Amino acid sequence: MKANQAQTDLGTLDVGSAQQPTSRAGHPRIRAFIGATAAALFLAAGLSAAQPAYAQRQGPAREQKTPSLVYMTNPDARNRTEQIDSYFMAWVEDRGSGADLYGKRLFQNGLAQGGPDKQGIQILRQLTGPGRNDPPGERADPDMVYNAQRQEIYVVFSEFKGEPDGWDIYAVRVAVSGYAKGNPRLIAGGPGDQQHPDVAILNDDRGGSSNEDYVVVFDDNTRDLDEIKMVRVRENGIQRGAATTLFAGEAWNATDPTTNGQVVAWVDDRDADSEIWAIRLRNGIPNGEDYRLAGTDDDDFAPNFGTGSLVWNVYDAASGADIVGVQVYPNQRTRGPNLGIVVPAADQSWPVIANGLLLWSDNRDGQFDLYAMRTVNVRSRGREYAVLTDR
Ligand SMILES: [Ca+2]
Ligand SMILES: [Ca+2]
Ligand SMILES: [Ca+2]
Ligand SMILES: [Ca+2]
Repeated sequence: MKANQAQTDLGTLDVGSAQQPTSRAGHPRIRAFIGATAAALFLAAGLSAAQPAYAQRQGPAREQKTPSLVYMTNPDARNRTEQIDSYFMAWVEDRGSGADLYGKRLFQNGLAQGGPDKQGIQILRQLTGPGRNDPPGERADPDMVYNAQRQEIYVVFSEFKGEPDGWDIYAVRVAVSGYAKGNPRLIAGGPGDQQHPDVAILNDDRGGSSNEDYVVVFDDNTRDLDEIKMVRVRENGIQRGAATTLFAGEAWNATDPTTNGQVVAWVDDRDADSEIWAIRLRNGIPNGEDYRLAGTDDDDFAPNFGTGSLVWNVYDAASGADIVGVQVYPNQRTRGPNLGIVVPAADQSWPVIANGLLLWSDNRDGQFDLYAMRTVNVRSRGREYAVLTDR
């Protein structure tokens, strides 16, 4: 069942200019059926190769993909000027020298600072030093967490290293301004593809340490099937030991994980259509049996935890990628789905949610832009609006 309380009728897909919609590179089945469905839509709708919607603008429109979002506060603020109280969003975009990470702030009310036409900053400026590609390879799939005590953002991403290592996982500390503090550090590399990282502050229920460790999870295809791995990192960015396996299916893929620091969820292929499965953490290690956390009758993919919530993508032949979401209760189980965002014949891809603000990448204008919507308990509060568009 698919809720669609927030259904809109905006947008016509310009199939002629739409790029291959997305999906996680690690999920070939989804990629294949999206491509097939785009072709089917083209025929069914009888669309001609119309002029791109952005034909009048100066220069080509660029694609903003795989967004991530944090809400930043200053718990030690003594007055209004010391408060931060704003969102920072990061995404991937190719401005001519390969895919890289860009970022931009949003006000407390979720509107873009500088307006939706402001194009954002490059998070990693030209960096040199040992271990760096020269020039860096393509970067993909940023995820981040805000550390209020340090007033900094911890950003994880994957970077293509060429052969033989393929994709590796990196992390970098980022100031609230959005600029990296120093060089990225390699979190997990070597043979095979390490991709789709996700990060949270680890919520230990024992230990009593005032330090807040990060838990970084990602998928790894070194052993042919995708499996979920994890790394624990001190808040100064130094990792505690090498990556360990969090979950490996017996004969199926476990891909594209997300974590809230208490549980790790992923796209699980054990059934006929993919579902979101999860396993709890205790003292930073997997605890108990894996269990089905959420899912629909369709393929479910691109999950992301927010505070008390989980959002993800489903795919429909008529409406493309759509967003669903559910509340996640303290026992790390869900009820729902109760949020749906459906725009016919356009993709609402890679949803993320932080402090009630839902953010995603949307190709209703024939190429991907970033859109947001306010929510309360994963229910829509008003229409969606653009936070970054270059159409
Ligand atoms: Ca690798
Ligand atoms: Ca499913
Ligand atoms: Ca859609
Ligand atoms: Ca765009």
